[in-house]
Amino acid sequence: MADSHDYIPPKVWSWDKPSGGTFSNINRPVAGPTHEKVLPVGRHPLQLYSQGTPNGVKVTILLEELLAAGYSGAEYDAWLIRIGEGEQFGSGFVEINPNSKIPALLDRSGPKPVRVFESGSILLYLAEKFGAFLPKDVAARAETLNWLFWQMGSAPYLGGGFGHFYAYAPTKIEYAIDRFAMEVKRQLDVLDRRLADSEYLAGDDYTIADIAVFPWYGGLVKGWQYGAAEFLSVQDYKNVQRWADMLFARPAVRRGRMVNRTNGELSGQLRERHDASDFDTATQDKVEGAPT
Ligand SMILES: N[C@@H](CCC(=O)N[C@@H](CS)C(=O)NCC(=O)O)C(=O)O
Repeated sequence: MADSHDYIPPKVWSWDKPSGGTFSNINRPVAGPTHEKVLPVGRHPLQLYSQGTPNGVKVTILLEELLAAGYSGAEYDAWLIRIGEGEQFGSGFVEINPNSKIPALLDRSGPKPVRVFESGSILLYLAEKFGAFLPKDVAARAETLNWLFWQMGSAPYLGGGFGHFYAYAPTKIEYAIDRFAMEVKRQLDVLDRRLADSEYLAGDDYTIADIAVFPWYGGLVKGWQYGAAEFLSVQDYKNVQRWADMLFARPAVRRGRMVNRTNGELSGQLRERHDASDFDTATQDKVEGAPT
């Protein structure tokens, strides 16, 4: 790879070398499946195919919140799709999400299965299906969607921009890290100013906007993302810290963060979830400790 100062782009780009860096083995410039793979189906109407990344966790937090609020129709099977191993390129997964990214949901409760992809679309679909975590009042609903779509548009600068160049790229490029650190700090300030005036993002109520933003920006200020807490001085965003602590205190948020998780403490990883009791019996510490 040429040094970034020497690189002159060719007339036509071609994919003739690995880019290097974390996750480069799964990156490619074409879409579509790489292999045949039928997805498993469990007994619940909602089938989730995901991994416990910030985008995946948004959906499991909402499902756990719906169940905690008494919506029993939100019972779900959560199947693990290991994106580092390219399982998002299996034919069954691509049928549900042609974009080959987790999370993807199949709702089998009606006469014809409904596929839902893009985490924001899944949150909205579930909130509308159950009539929960999305205010009915026109102004409050609009404010919820404002912050939901803000998250969907902003997080790629945090993940694909800052996170990539700060933590994953094979070389540290000052220009790129400066560019995206500045943008992420601006985004944190947007949230901090909003949360100075408002308990939750959309107002007085906890909504899908909070659920969408928390795994990314709550995770960032709590030091869970990219090891960048000190670099970004996250302690300065006091209102975001207050809000993140409030969400993290919710049992459903804690449960949602465990589902499809493949890193961290084994007792915090519930790699697949098929029943509420799995949180007590099927976390990875118990799976690995079980006599064979
Ligand atoms: N905008 C999408 C982004 C989903 C996304 O980027 N998912 C990542 C994990 S957080 C993924 O599946 N990456 C695998 C890949 O890029 O091949 C959403 O919000 O659902």
